[in-house]
Amino acid sequence: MLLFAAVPAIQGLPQTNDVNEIKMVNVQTSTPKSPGQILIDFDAETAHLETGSLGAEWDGQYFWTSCRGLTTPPHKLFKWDISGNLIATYNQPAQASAWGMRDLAFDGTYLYGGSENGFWRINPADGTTTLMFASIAPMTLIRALAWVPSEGMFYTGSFGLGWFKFTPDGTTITAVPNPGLTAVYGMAYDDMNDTIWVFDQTGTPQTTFFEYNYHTLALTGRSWVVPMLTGLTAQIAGGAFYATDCISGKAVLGGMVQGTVLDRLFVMELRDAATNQPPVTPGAPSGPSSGNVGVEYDFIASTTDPEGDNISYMFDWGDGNDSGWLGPFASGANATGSYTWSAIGNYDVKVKAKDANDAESGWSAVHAINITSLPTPNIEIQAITGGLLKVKATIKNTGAGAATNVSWKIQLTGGLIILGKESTGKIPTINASATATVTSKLILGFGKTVIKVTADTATKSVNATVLLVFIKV
Ligand SMILES: [Ca+2]
Ligand SMILES: [Ca+2]
Repeated sequence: MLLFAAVPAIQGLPQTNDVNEIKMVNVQTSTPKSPGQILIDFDAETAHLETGSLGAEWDGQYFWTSCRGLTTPPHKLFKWDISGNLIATYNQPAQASAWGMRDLAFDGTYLYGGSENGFWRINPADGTTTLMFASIAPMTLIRALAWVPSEGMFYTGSFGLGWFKFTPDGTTITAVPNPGLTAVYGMAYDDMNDTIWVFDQTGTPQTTFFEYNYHTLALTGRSWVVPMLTGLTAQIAGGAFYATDCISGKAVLGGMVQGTVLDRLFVMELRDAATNQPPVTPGAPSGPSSGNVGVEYDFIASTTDPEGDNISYMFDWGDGNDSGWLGPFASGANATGSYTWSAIGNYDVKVKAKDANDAESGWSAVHAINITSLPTPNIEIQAITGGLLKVKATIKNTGAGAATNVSWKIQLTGGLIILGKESTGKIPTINASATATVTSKLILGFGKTVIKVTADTATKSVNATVLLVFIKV
């Protein structure tokens, strides 16, 4: 039952609606659009005879409403089937609040509701409640309530007061600017638009949904007025919910209205529900099955999306690291991920995909790669030969891995060396088991000398005699 929201409680009579304590002013300038079709509309009062129904929620199977227990304290929780039959009645925890829990929310497992005195979790299996936190400051009242899974936080507002968002255990409570709404009662999270619908007691009738973008902290400009429900002459907004699993193929907004002469629960069509499917789980990535530490390897993954959406891929490298999301790529196209392992080991590489709507596939089967240490080169200096004007040295890589950028030096020490005392150079690559020959600059001089050849860390010295233009080793 309803006394108009703008009318304060009449002295001597119980207040039968949870009125706006803040002066209600309609400041909305956006024009409400045509109301959606009402798909469910039932009497949520006669079955229990309590006045003052407040919150509403859908748990995937049943409707739940919170209600003041004026006739039979304490305050109540009611569970209803899809046809509006009252299935069960549960007591809320006793508390000082005159109204008890206001709006409700559902996180996919539990229902939640709050008041001036705390915030509770409700088990939908048996209606038992668990106090999540009692001290709600700086909030004064948890009235409207929506669970926003992307942030892991509840949003709440109360008529014209500032909004808040908070974690389920209340350890973080953060102020959120009220975007200018004055009569907020319910909130519901829309997982298709990633927005919050705010059920507000402004408009005619006083049941207007305003869509709020919690990323930009602004109203989107979209709003809906819930038309007068069956048999009512007036109605004001109570709690609100959103569901895509209540009416087949439809995304709906629902809620409680406090009406004259009855409180009613409604479900209103919002739009067709999305039918987006995630990409097909990709097959195991293709790529090498063995490799070496410190060498980059490429892996290829591919899958398709049922709607042909673009696809991003994430490779798990099996060592605790992943590639992050790569792409997007066209559905069916190959995606390449590259990785360099830094330790010896056996690693399971797997990949998953997500479409442009963030719908994720499962992880693929794994592709195993065995990473071993890199084969190392071993540089040895072999023959050092003399002759006319020059010294030559043979450098051999006797290791299992290629040697790169091999620096070499030929130095003559002792005697009178006029030209070619030192020659240096760099060999780009000496493959495993291969040899390279280096040659000094022109050498002129006299006398006994020592030829020292250095390559990498290898050195070798030989005694020689220089006879002007001839070097005799
Ligand atoms: Ca809600
Ligand atoms: Ca898709």
